[in-house]
Parts: sequence; C-alpha cells; structure tokens
Amino acid sequence: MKSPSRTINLLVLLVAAFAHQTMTAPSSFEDSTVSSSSNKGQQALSDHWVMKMSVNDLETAQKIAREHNFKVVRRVGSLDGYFVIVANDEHRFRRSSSSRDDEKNLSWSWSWSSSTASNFTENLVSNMQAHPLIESVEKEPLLVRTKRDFIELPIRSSISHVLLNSDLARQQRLAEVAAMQPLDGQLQQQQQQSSHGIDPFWSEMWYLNRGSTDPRLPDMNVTSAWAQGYSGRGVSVTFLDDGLEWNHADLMANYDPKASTDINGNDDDPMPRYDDSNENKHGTRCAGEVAAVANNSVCGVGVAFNSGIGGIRMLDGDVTDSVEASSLGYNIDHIHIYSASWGPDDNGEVVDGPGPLAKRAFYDGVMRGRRGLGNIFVWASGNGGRFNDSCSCDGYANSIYTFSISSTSERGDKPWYLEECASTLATTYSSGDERYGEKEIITTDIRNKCTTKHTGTSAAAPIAAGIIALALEANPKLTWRDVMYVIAVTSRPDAIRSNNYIINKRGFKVSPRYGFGLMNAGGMVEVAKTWRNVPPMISCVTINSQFRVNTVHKINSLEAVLSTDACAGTPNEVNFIEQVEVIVSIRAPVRGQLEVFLTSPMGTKSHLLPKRSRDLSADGFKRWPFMTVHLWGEMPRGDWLLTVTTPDGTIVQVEEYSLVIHGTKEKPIDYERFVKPDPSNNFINADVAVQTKPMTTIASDVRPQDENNVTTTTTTIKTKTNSGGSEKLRNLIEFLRRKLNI
Ligand SMILES: [Ca+2]
Ligand SMILES: [Ca+2]
Ligand SMILES: [Ca+2]
Ligand SMILES: [Ca+2]
Repeated sequence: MKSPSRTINLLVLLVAAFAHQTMTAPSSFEDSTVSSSSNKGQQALSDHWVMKMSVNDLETAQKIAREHNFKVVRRVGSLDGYFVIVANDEHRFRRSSSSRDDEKNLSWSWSWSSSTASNFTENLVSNMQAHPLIESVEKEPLLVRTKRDFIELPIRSSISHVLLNSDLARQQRLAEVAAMQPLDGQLQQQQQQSSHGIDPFWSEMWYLNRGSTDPRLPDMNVTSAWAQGYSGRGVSVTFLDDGLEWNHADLMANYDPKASTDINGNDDDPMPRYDDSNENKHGTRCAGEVAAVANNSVCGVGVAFNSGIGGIRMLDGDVTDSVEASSLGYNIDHIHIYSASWGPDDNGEVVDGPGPLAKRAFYDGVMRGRRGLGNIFVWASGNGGRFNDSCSCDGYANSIYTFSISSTSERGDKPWYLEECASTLATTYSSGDERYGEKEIITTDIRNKCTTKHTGTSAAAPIAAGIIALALEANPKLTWRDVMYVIAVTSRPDAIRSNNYIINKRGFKVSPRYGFGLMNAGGMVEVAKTWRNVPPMISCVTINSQFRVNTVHKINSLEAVLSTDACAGTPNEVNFIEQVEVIVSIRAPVRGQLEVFLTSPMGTKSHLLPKRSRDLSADGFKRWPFMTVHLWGEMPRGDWLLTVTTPDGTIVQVEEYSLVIHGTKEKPIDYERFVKPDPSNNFINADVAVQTKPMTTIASDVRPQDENNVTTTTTTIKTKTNSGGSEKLRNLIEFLRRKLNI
C-alpha cells in the first residue's frame, strides 16, 4: 500500500542527489563531501599524481611508471594499490612539492613553458591510464593546512627561549627548584616517587604538578598515573608535523626511528629545516610534551616520559591528500598514537576536511592499525575562537576516527582561541589570557632549547596523546573505541566551569567547549587496567527519502524530523550510541548565520553548529557531516529533530537530512561499573526503546574479525525498501558506503 509513494519519494531524492552532483561538478559523490569551500575549482595543483593500480605491488608500479616516463615517489601509507608518482621531465623542470629542502635549485629559471610541460605530461598520463593494471591516475590539488599555534612577536620569542646550554640559566633553575622543595613535603614526596626532581622546569609545569601542591587546584592527575607505575613504556607516539629535532638533549633517548619518516624530503630523517624565524619548531615542541626525558637535568618532563616518539615531517612543503594519507598511514602496526596539531585554516570562513585518501587512511588505521586494535588519531580542535570559528566545520576534528581535543586555561577559563563544536571529545590544559598572567606550556624547542611558551590547541592535543599513552601501557589490549570510552567515563566536567554543559540521558555531562571534560590520567589508567573490550562497532544509516525534507517553519527557525528504528531486527541494530553523524545539505544566503541543533529521541539537544560571524559564503552546506559525541550511551530509536535557526526573514532550505548512528547492539559490559547515573536524569530509561515508524535504513556492518590479529572487514548493506534496481539509488548507497569507508 505504501510502496508506490515510497518509490516516488525515493526517485525524487535521487533527482536531488543527481542535482547535487551536477551542481558541484565533482567527479564522484564522495568528492562532494570533501569540501564545501567555494574555491575548489581554482585550487592550485601539485606536480604529483596518484596512481591507483588493481595490484598492490611496488615493483610493478615502478615498472609501469618507468615505461611512461614517470617515477614512483612513495606508496600512499598503508593503502593497497595507491602510489604517488611524478613525471621524470616535470620533476626536472618544475619545482617539486618537497623542494623547500633544496631552495637553491629554485633559482633555475624555466626555459620550458609550464603549459608545454603540462600538455606533455597529460599525454603520458592518458597513455598510462590505458594500461590494464591502472585504475586511475589523478593530479593532486594543493590543500591549505595551518599549524595550530601562534606567530610570536620576535621580541617575545627571544625572551621565551631559555638557553639550556647556558650553565647560568640551568644553575638558576636548579637553585629555584632546590629552594622550594623543603617548603612542601607533599611535592617532595611526589617528586621522589616519580623521580622528576631535577628537571629544571619541573617546578613550573603547573598543569602536571599543581594538584599535588594544592589539592584545590585541579590538574590532569598525571602524577597519579606515574605513581601507579605508568610512563608510556612500550607505546609509540608520532607527530604529523614540520619535523622533529630528534637529537635534542631531552628527546634523543626516547627517539623511535620506526615511528619517523620525512614525506617532504622523501627520506627517513624527520630533522626540521632551520631558518631564521624558527618556523619549523612546532613538531619538536609538541613531541617534548609527550616524551621529554625525566630526571636528566634538561628542560622539563613529558607526560609519557618513557614512550617512544617519532616525527613524520609533512607540513614543511606542499600538502596534498596523498601527503596526509601517507602520513596517517605510516607504519600502522608499529605506531600506536598519531598526534596532529594542524588543519584547515581557522579563519572562521572555510568548511573543509580530509580528502578521499586521508579518509581511507583514517579508516584503514582504525580497522587494521595496531594489529587490528586500531590506531589512535589525536587532533587539535582548532584555534579559531577569536574568529568565531567552529570545529564543526573542520572535517578532521569532526571525523569519528579522531580524538578531538580542546583546551582550558590555567584558571579553568575558556581560552580566547577555543572553538566550540559537538565533536570535541575531551580537554587538556593549555595557554590562556596573558592579562591575567596565565601560564603556558613548557616543552622542548628546536636548537636544543626549552620553551615556556607553547600555546593553543597545538599544545593541548599532545598532552592528550601522552595521557592516552599512559592508558595504553596500563592495558595494551584497548581498541581505539575502548580508549574513547575510557576517556568518556573518566574525564572530569566539574573540573572546568562552563555554562554550556548538558547532561544526556546516559548521565554523561558534556559540553561543546570541553567534550566530556578535563582529561584524568590517573583515572584513565585505573579504569584501563580492568576495562573489558566493548562490542564491535556497528553503523546504521537512515536516509530521508524525500527531495525537500519536510520542514516546519517557525519564527526564525525551521525543523525537520527523521524517524528511525536504528536498524532494529538486523545484525546492525544500534541500541547504544557512541558517535552520531548528521549529513545535511542546507541552502542559505549567508552560511555563517545558520545555527544547527539536533535533538535525540530521548530529548537531549546537541548544538551542532554555532553561528560563524565571518563566514559570508552563499554556498551553504552540501552533504556536510556534523558529528556529535553528546548523545553517547543513549538509545537511538525514535524521532530525531533537526532545528536550523536563521535570522528573521532569511530563506533557508534543508535539502537533505540523513543520520549515521554509530554504536553497539549489546550494552558495553563496563557501563554499569563506571558510568554514574545522575539522579536528576532518568538514566535507566536510556535502555528503553522508543518505537516509531522507520524510514529508509541502511545497515552497515563494520566488524573486525579474527583471532590472528589480522583484521578484515565484512560489509553488508541492505535497504529496507525495495529499490527496484535503480542505478541512481545504488549511487546514493555507494555514496553512503564511501561516507562510512566500507
Ligand atoms: Ca629529511
Ligand atoms: Ca628532562
Ligand atoms: Ca577551526
Ligand atoms: Ca573526532
């Protein structure tokens, strides 16, 4: 009875999907989610190409490339069959993406016009594409990616670097530390327990030690994890950044060459390129926060001071999708944690995220990395606060595969650079407001120095990486999702005051500023030790089968409801939410004026997108996935209300609205032990299904299998409605498949 109207609805939706494809002119559906920025058509191109082969064999790739006058630069990380290639002639005549290393070659002037060179190369490529083993050869666009710290004024910078080589400075620091120890028995005891007494900057590392000097001041309980015997031993952390000064006196003992490579220079050594402005200090600063050596009389101490650290040098040159994927997928069985403190520009104007290869790399990492337990990708949530930027428009922070980390200041305030979004997982300390004398982060600096001036979310994410390293030492069997759960149940919202916490119906207190709250290293290792693995993650997709989503217009807002059974009755039935993605297409004359909320069937309202005053784009959102962790633990069955608020009189249209609910069918076994119900909320009801009529659902089973530490993926996609064999519906499902990377 219902099927004729359902079919019509589906067809109309497919027209919409097709309209999007032609409107944005991407080469595939997938591309339309990559970026909603308007200047895609004008993007500059790299001189590198990505070659996809049907076989995964380096020698064959080299042979085919050679036959067509190309050469293979590298594999694309862990991705089977993908190779980066460059034309031999082009390489000779044009500046390569990694040529900041050989700046002197750049004085060479072009004698061959670039258009001649590129026509020549295009011909070579079309010949190559005809080869039976080649699936595609595509030139790579250049991406804009920025480091998430700040440009320091030269005068500040010069006083911020204390020369450790100066005996005077060191003696002075040692004298200061010695002077304060007898005054505080508790601190002295702590230092003896953890043996960090003689690192000259230890006494100033407020974010690690102040809880033990004054219990009224919260810290991240790192000393408690140390006291339990954990220091990151056996855990390998790498930094996707501008290089690593691995021979630094406070880093070298922990340097792990297997966690290191140089994508920019195309060699194994991630040593940074030095210049007068010390532009490439970022990676070395981030690394010291995790693994500065303890008790060696140099600089400070890292959060996981016995972990192995590596550097993947990839920010000091042209950044492309394959550069990112090669970095994210480097040595995935050896490296446990990847820390990245960069992303799309934080100017508050762009909506941008990982390209298709980087998305695959994230997926490959969580599914196959760490021998099937999944790599941990820690991400800085962004520094665009002063521009009213939101990390909900940053596809890296927003990805379900990243641990997106926010910051709070020494006083527990919202720093001026903080970006709000519902995908932020948790928070660590970082720099604050200098007017109140709030202190910054102490770490290693390039040229064998130490700095007290590391700032922004760039400084917050590595602290999180260090804390996760402590938890992985406590329990090396934790999967990537187990680590997310352990963070969710141990982080402390009450340690950071904020007026925008909500309590969801599982009893989790969450905020778009701080996620689950301040990370708690002592709590994490305690819980990690006995944590039992959560069930496999399953994902259920609900698509709205109408061209124009049924919206109800209210004053200054419009609302749309999507009902779902959350794939009930299939193996993909989700009963316990982890992360939820809402994929929307919205037309609006000024994108930055929109605000988006999602209310779960249990009634929790998650703020998906705040206003962004600088974003004047008329492009709207095209299949952009907004992600929220605020509904963690709730039951997903029922009506999901999307609310889009707009200024009075503005015409806004919601054209697509789909839900991707990630979670588990069975209740995670340790919920009862570690989640404390809030008496003011009906926590118990979180397990009760809210039954309503289902819309079109696609069950997506993403399950690591096997006993031999080898992970394979089985995928079943079912549609509940009869698609009638429509090619276009298959395209839409294919888009959603790719969205899920399955
Ligand atoms: Ca190098
Ligand atoms: Ca040290
Ligand atoms: Ca941002
Ligand atoms: Ca994330």
